[in-house]
Amino acid sequence: MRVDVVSLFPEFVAQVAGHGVVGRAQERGLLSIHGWNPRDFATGNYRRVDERPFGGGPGMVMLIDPLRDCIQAAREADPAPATVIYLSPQGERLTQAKVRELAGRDRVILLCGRYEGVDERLVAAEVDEELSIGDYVLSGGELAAAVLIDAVARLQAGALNDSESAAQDSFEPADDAGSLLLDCPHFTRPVEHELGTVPAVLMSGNHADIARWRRQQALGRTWLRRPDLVDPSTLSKADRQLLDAFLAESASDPSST
Ligand code: 9WO
Repeated sequence: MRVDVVSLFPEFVAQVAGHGVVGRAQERGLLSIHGWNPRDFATGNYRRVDERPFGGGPGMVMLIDPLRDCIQAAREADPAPATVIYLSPQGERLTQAKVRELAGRDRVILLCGRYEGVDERLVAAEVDEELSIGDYVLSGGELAAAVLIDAVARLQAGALNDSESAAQDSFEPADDAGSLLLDCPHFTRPVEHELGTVPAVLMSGNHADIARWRRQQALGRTWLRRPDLVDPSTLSKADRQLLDAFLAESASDPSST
């Protein structure tokens, strides 16, 4: 997968691209990230990339032409067609389902705004999708682009060292209906600690019991913390029973979650 990032601060994104799972995915040739700076496509002595907004008000708006030429250069750097994604709070919310869809594409161009944003005519002409990583305002789209790249990189086949870990993480499908679950709790040594004891089932060596307990915890925590993610009517009978048992137990011991 190829990701081109159009940004006045491409070093922001280079930071993400050089470390951890994303860096390793690049080293393994699973992903390539390329930065493009609209400033390099600005003309005139001052190489302006922004101007004051028509209608007045605070802040600056990014000019059409440097952005358009920059996006065009990014497109032409590879023959594969690219969709342009603008990261902004006005976008559709990024979900793990959307991340999975993006991870399957050959290439995307991520457009990062600064100041008050980009001229709306550039958005209308060049942007295919607008995505938001959450309902808050940042000082630019770069951190949102970095979040998207990280989420997409770890889904590239071979990016993670343990191929199981992607499937077991939070937000992987819960059932045939495709509903989503949060992660179960994790424990490591020591078994006995002044902060508590590791649940006995995890020490039992019974892999079926452990898998059932983990799924029950995932179902229960999702139901309690993110009821918007669980529709009990789409759960399998086995999941339903696990959740009912979890809720019966947590009613008698509210400290258990
Ligand atoms: C800046 C500003 C300054 C003065 C008055 C109003 C203002 N609004 C903004 C603003 O919204 N700037 C944005 C900064 C323009 C587009 C890029 N920026 C951005 C992207 N901030 N937050 C995001 C973002 C992207 C994806 N998901 C969540 C947030």
